[in-house]
Amino acid sequence: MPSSAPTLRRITVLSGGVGGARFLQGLLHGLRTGVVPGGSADTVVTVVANTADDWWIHGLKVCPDLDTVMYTLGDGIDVERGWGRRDETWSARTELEAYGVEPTWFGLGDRDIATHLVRTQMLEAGYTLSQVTEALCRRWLTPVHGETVRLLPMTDDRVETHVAVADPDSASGRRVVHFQEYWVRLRAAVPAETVLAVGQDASTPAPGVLEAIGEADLVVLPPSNPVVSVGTILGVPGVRDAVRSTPAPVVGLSPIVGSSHVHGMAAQMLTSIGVEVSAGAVGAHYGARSAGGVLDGWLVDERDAGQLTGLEQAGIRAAAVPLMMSGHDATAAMAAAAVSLVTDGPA
Ligand code: FO1
Repeated sequence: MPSSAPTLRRITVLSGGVGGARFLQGLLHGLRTGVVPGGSADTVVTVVANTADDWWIHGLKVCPDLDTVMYTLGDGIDVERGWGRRDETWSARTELEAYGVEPTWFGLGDRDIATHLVRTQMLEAGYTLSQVTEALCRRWLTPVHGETVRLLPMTDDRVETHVAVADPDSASGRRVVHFQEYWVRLRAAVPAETVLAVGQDASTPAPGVLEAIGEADLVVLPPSNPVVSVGTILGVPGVRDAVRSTPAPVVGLSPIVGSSHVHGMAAQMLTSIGVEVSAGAVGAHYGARSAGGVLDGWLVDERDAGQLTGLEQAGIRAAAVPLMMSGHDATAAMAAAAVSLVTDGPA
């Protein structure tokens, strides 16, 4: 049957780290294999990545979500961890521990440190984070993807997510920690009373971000954390409006299956902002574009098919499909379902 799907020349994805990167792998696989309606191997995928997880540590600027996307799409990722390099060694970390240099709970691998050294040197030489990212991607993405994958930070300005947690030992009864301490040292095991993207209000979209959204044939919110990943990208002044006003359809995939996240800490983050931990509630949180939100379509897992009616009533076209990214084919099928949902592509 001839495809009725419009040609997808440009797709823009607002991505966090592990979940977004895995989705991107499947999307690219689906484009190459013709599974994504209207897409092809020539479709240009622009990734706008969250940078609020970024952290200055041991004098180095670490950009977890940028690096996870870059290493994953460049086939350098440690698949088991979902972050950092494959075939990694940890000698520098061991030496830092021997010196008692904190934080010892955050592991920088020897290969990974080279990325942070290059980035830090370039930033100190006056290059922007966008320019640094472009330089690093010449090694990691260009050889594999040519010009069909672009990785942009959401902003070149410093934005960092900080989390207020209860602390009985402090006078105020709470203390504020960087997101990395909340996630890596505290394992998100304590309630996040407040989550704040420090510096976000003063930030501006990185070069190319607004154009990538406004000129796309499709904008995708992958199954990344809706609060501290996609939420922080949408929170950069100008980005939410760009998504609301783009002529492209905007479709999202739920990071919540059943009553919790598939990985990470989306459940804790949603609870901290008072959003129910369910696929339907996250879709409603993003909101229908026709009602002041950002979504035209929202994919939920088959187990959450009972929430479709509520989503449709909220003005969001919704469908229930398998949302477990168990491999490139499964994820490619998710990407194809997302496209079909909002482009009236072939059923
Ligand atoms: N996650 C951990 O659970 N433990 C770590 O020691 C750790 C180190 C690390 C170093 C570089 C990097 O890019 C990511 C790292 N992560 C670590 C993962 C990171 O916390 C998460 O990928 C994101 O911040 C959340 O998406």
